[in-house]
Amino acid sequence: MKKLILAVAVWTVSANMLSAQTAESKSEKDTRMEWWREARFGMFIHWGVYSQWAGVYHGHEQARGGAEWIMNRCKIPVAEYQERAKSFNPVKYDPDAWVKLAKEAGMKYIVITAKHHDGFALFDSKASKWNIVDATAYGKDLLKPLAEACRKYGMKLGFYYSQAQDWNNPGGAVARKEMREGWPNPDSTKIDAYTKAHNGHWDPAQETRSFARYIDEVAVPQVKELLTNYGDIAVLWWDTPTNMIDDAALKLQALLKLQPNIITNDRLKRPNFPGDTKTPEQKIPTQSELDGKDWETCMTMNGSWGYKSWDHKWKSAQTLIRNLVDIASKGGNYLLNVGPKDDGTFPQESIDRLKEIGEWMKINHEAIYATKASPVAPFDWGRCTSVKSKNNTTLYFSVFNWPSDGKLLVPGLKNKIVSAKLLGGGNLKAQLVNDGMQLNVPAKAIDPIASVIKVVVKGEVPNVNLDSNGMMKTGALD
Ligand code: FHN
Repeated sequence: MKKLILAVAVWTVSANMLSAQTAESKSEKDTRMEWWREARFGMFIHWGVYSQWAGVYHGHEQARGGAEWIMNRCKIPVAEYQERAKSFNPVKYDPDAWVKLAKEAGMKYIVITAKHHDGFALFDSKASKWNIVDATAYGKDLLKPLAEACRKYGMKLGFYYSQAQDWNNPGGAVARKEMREGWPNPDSTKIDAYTKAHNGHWDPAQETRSFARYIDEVAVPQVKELLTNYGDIAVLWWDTPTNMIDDAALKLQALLKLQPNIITNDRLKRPNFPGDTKTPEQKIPTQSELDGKDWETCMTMNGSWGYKSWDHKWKSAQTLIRNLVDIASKGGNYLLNVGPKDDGTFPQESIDRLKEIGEWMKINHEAIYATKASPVAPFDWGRCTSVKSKNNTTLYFSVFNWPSDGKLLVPGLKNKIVSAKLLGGGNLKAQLVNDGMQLNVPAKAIDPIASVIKVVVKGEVPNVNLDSNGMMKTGALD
């Protein structure tokens, strides 16, 4: 009898999931994914009351992890964390300026942390008082004006929602971390024993309700609010499916009907809720890892998602631009992060890099937007993206290492050459040679970061990179 009930339950779950997923045909999915696949470049925003702490707890620099994890890493009591939030007042918050910075950098969509693991809602929520309106001096919804600014500037908007982990709304899940990853707390041993015995929780106030009730009374109503009160939402970015169960995942997935065109990632619940996109984190898949699925690398500009005042390990604009090119050459998207400060401004280091990327994109954006992965074998002097048209194929070669001898070889390319030119520069001589196509280039690169050569060739270019039956390892679970 027990086996029968179990069989029926499993059958019901998979049937519901199946119906939800199979209803959509491949061409319908292609239509729904089209803007996202053409966009290639988006802004991730990790913002919340954790930006007040900025990676420091009572003078101690948080020992490990992103600053958005300070409450967990430093085992900050719920009462203390919420007391400090009362003074959160980002008076310099200017969503128009944020959206314009993203747009000028060439980004096509923004994904902001509507609620991160600390459970703090950046929006006016009736499901919990732990939100920007009821729990802070600022007292106004932060997402409403951002949604308006995105509509104004034609920017797609997405919400990140920590569906399982919630360290302030009772019943939320917690990924257990040891005290040593926070600060040298004299009570470390006692605290580690407590978190071990309490499923990672460090404060009794976190456990006055079951996870199932947290899902029904906080997560489900809040996701409903996010998908109802802010107009078109293009992306829902789930994260860290800690202790997630099918029942909870089904209830959350069912809400997606409120936004039929929404795109979701693969972090609702693993492995049986794959969503639309894979999410490698802080890394770019190798060619051999690609498995034909849509994917998006999310990455920080320094070492933290949330604002960390003492983390100055900023990646250079060159690294960020070459990452974008590398990712596009493998058919993926780049979700590049900004961690705003608690006054509502972006760190100057982030602004500088966004502007420099924007300068490059002004000249070279056609090598990124609406392109496909490289059909030619990898080569060591740069990357390639492609656009098929009726009779020809356009190949964009982004040169990272400019040749001292003025010659670049594209191995194995045999198609008849129609034209070759430098973006932002003049025409180039190109000819087919024994083992491929040779490009003759001027002595100096137009852009030392990446100079793009646009080559149009006759017909289709055979894709030599297709047989990779890779297993793309996706997103950290932390
Ligand atoms: O724990 C989070 C982390 O804080 C951050 O939000 C990243 C972004 O992808 N995701 C989780 C770690 O995988």
